[in-house]
Amino acid sequence: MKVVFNVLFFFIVITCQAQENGHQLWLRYKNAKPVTVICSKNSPTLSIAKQELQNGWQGEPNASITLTIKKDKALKDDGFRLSQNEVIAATEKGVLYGVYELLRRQRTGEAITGEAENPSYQIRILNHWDNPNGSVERGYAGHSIFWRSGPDSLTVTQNDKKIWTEYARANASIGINASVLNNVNASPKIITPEYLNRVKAIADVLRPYGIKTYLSINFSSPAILGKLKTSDPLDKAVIKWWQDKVKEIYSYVPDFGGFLVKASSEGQPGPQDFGRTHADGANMLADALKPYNGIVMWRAFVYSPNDKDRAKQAYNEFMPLDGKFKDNVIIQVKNGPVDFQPREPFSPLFGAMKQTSVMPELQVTMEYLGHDKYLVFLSTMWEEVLQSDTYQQGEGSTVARCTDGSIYSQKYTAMAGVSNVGLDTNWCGHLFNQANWYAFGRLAWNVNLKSEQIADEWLKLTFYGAQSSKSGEANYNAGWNDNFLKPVKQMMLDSREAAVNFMTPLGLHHIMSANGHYGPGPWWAPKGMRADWTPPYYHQAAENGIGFDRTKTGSDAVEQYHEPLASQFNDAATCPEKYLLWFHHVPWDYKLKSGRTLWDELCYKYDEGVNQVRSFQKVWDKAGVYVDSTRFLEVQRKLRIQCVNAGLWKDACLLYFQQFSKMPIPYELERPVNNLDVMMYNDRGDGRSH
Ligand code: BDP
Repeated sequence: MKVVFNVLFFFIVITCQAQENGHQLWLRYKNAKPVTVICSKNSPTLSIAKQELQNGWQGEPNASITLTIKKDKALKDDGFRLSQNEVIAATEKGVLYGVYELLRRQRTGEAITGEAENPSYQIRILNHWDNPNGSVERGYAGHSIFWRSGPDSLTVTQNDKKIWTEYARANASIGINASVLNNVNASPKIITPEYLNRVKAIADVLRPYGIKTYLSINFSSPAILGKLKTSDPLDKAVIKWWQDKVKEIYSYVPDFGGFLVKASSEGQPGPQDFGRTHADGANMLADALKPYNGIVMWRAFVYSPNDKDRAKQAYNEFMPLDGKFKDNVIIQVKNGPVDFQPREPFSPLFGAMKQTSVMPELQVTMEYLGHDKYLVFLSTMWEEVLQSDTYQQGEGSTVARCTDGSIYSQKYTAMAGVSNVGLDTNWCGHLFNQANWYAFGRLAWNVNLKSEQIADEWLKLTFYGAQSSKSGEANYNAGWNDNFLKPVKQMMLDSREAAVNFMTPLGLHHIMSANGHYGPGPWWAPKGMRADWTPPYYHQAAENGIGFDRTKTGSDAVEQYHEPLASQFNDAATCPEKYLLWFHHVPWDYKLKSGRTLWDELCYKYDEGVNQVRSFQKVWDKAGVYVDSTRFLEVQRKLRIQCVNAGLWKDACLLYFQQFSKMPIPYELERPVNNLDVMMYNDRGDGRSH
């Protein structure tokens, strides 16, 4: 009898919670109240706005709400203004954003104020690194939502449209208004007619949600597709080829946004193949797009194996071109000078290019931060970068203000995020990776939002109406404050620092194993491999110390920063310790502010990182029971994996570096539980073999 009861109970629990698979993201409309929506105009976008209100209204039952489109001096672009019963915007898209904001506030319990809310950046764009065969470069959430392989790969199905609609809706709900549909390592075929047919189908679904479609292009397309002798951007036939191609693309997608270009970078073709500059290449494409109001997002992610310091190269290549780009070109700059590491100082290009439009590129997918395995809330990392002061126009010239049009009058302002979305049921692999998609959209809309606020919103929305596996109660009012919201929010806010601690503390960077970019690999340097792709190039561990000397007597990367930063970074005594080994090669017994030696401090940091993740387990076990068991268990499992991996990072890095420091791990700290030779032997490069 007892067994039967248990089985029955289990069955009921499973069936009740079957829908709790994370697919709804932060858009959990439950128990909507009736509402009348008044709007004198009709359009696909406005119908969506109306429908959303009807599906999700949590205000007074039977209230009336008016959607008003009118000019208002305080409203910029797609900005809006809310009241209890009216959404005012100058554009239809603005109305849609206002509706989502109103519904969000109803669910989070935030006050509805009448202030104008305007976007920080005009273009808030996701970059999908999706390949035409459906694989996703650095994707950890299943196959591409846009592309697939197989004989019917280009047939547009109802299922395709459903997922694209859900994707578009999720983006619109957080203000994202643009998508690049394919990988920056672009296949030329993306702009052939058969693929353009599918691009058109996707664009048609995204459009009513206010999302413009962009494509990454391969710079050699004229030669590869057009069979021209060259792809030289100054060649007349090449120029004509691109003009015709652009015209053709606009015949499929009349409001096409433009091109994203990775050129002369990591083996991709580019203008430098023909002795031309980035400006020559970008401007040629910009001219072709200009008649249609299209733009070029030209990436500054460039480096070559011959350079003594990879961190300097983008600046060196792009600064001489400042002022040479057409006004519909934006230079897309990764947040740090190397590559989306857990922590980097900001790229010195921000604020330095004064006559060129520049946009930040952030990575939402967690290439270097644990893929779909770790819980890392990236908002704090982005906030740190965006609020960094470049001093380029005096104090307060933050990266945000240098790129959002506050300081430089850019014709276009934009922020890009490398997407973490795939076909996985929960979209992002790890439930908490949804928070990073959410945070990217919110920050692109309002660059001054605090991570605390973003985490608060996301948690309240994501667990809205979730049924506590403890009490069976459903949470509609973000109650459980002290039991759930508070500790889990704190865990999110601490999670990035924890990851830095157990992976790359004190300014270490790029010490992951091989191309998998997951597990530790400070030793990883196969024979014949480009030095700048191997960790020893970056950590420079030796008997005399550790760290990359980027001071004036080293590579002089500090010189690329504006004063007072150049001097501050140059001196180990004034360099923020979080960047110490980024800028300095420091002796093992160097004394830090804590009074500890560098070696001891490293040991403490790695140990602290591991302990932080262990403490996240406790937080989640205790708080997680206030949410449904499906999502609770999934996150619990991933935290266990993260703990194991954090331990490996600590053991691998400490035991490896200890060979050089020859100092003991402070005796009060937990000892390593993995042997270095075994870890190295087991390291097959994907980091998962440990
Ligand atoms: C690196 C990735 C690589 C990308 C490249 C890029 O490892 O897969 O193609 O960035 O941004 O981080 O172009």
